[in-house]
Amino acid sequence: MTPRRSARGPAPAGPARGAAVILAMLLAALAAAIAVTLFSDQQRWTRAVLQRRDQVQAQALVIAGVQWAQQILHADGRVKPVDHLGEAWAAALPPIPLENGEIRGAISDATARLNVNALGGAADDVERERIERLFAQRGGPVNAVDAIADWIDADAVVRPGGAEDAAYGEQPVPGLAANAPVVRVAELSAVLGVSLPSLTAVSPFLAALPAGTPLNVNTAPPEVLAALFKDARSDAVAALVAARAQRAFSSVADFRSRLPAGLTLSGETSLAVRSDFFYVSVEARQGTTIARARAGAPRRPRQGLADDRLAGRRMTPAPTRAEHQVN
Ligand SMILES: [Ca+2]
Ligand SMILES: [Ca+2]
Repeated sequence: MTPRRSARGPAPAGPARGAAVILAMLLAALAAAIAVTLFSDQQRWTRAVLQRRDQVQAQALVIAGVQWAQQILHADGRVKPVDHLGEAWAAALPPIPLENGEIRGAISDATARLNVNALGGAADDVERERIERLFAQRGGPVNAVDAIADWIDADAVVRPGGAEDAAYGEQPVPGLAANAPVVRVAELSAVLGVSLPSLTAVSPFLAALPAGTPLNVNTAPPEVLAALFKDARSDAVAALVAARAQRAFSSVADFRSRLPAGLTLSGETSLAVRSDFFYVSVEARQGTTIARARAGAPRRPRQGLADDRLAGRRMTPAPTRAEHQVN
């Protein structure tokens, strides 16, 4: 019997046929791999586009939020000569739901804090005494007050216990004193004798503002109020805060006249009942992206306060709910 032959010719011999099968399998595997790669690239591209869209929207929202806060402050300043914690600007903005996210924010008074740049002035200054008391009461860098003053003052004259260029030049990593007002309290961590724990202990009560900016006694926290008095008792300071909550001080004279027994002002220099510098913090979430802005907001235009940051980052795994504390 004659074997049946294929119309295309004889079937390949064993090894050749095996090679053809392997080649076909290889082509199929390559096609599958290419398809998977294309799909994966498309998914990655889609994710990147969506994330970028969320990031842009979140950043636009926080910028709008900061501008909104500045408008609130401007409108408030036009009609009220006194700033206190009972006003609308002082209430934190609760989370407001938006399509695909939310926005929240808060305004705080920068002049509720002691101004470190006041240290660049004379050694017997009342404002310096307040900072010294705050440092002593709150675990601040009490032995580095002169070094901070030298860091800020424009001259190269070393104060007792201070440090100017020569001292910084002798360090393992040589440097120079700034010889200028600081724009952020955190800069003081570069000052000789200032440890991070001691600075962290007092930084919530300090601000870096133009020299001469007064402290608002209507918004200052108890820790800052306590630094205004010699030997202030905590119960007397608490009574002062309670009286202020009942009725804000209308003037520095009103503040002085309503001091509880046991509180003696060391001086009335650079005190006020109005604020012209604020911190605005806004957080906006869009999808998995969150943007935060913290801005120094001078009430009067053209007075710069260089603490303005904008950051966007992808969140994992869930939106942060932390409150905005200005440090
Ligand atoms: Ca000096
Ligand atoms: Ca100096």
